Amino acid sequence: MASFTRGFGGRRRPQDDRTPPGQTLVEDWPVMSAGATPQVTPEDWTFTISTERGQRTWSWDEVHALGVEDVTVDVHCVTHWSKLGMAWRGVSLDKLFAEVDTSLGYCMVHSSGGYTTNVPLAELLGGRSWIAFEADGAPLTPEHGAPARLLVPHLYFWKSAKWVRGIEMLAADRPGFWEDNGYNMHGDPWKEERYW
Ligand SMILES: Nc1nc2c(c(=O)[nH]1)N[C@H]1C(S)=C(S)[C@@H](COP(=O)(O)O)O[C@H]1N2
Ligand SMILES: [Mo]
Repeated sequence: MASFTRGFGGRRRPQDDRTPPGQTLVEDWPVMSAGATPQVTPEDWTFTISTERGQRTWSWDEVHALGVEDVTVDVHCVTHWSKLGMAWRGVSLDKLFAEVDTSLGYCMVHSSGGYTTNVPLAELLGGRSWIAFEADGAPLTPEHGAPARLLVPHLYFWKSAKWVRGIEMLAADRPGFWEDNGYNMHGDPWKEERYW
């Protein structure tokens, strides 16, 4: 019978079944921001989904009232770091889209400060994305997206828009900020969909 011993410090080795190809594990949490950190308070914050039929806007309290969940997921940044087992708290996008009527299939996610990123709607549904408010037991800090960010852990972390403010529904896929600058339209870390 085979047996094995974990390496020094019990760290997982890269290339185990939770670490996508080309990624290295980190214990700290790097800050990756393309511009200045917007200052947004929960009182100022709203979330809007715009569709072919108009707009729906929720306040901070209204989003929370949809039902807050705790999820533990791994995140993978295209710059080759992965952080495993992060504990997040947020509201599933399924809850918001249950209140929205649209036949459009593509999302442009918008943040305070002008950052955008594109994700097909189907990939935000099915318990795969959240509006997150807390990470690892504490409210998000400003540099990590306070008061709320998108969390789409099955795609590279640039899709997890910090300071998220809304989703614009589109009939056809269109590149967001990083996608316009050479990053992949889809961004599956397991397929290494890093760049165009
Ligand atoms: N609004 C906004 N969201 C953003 C970014 C950004 O620059 N602005 N950077 C993205 C990138 S490239 C990554 S890797 C993650 C980094 O999140 P973190 O700083 O909390 O680690 O946020 C993503 N979301
Ligand atoms: Mo990133």
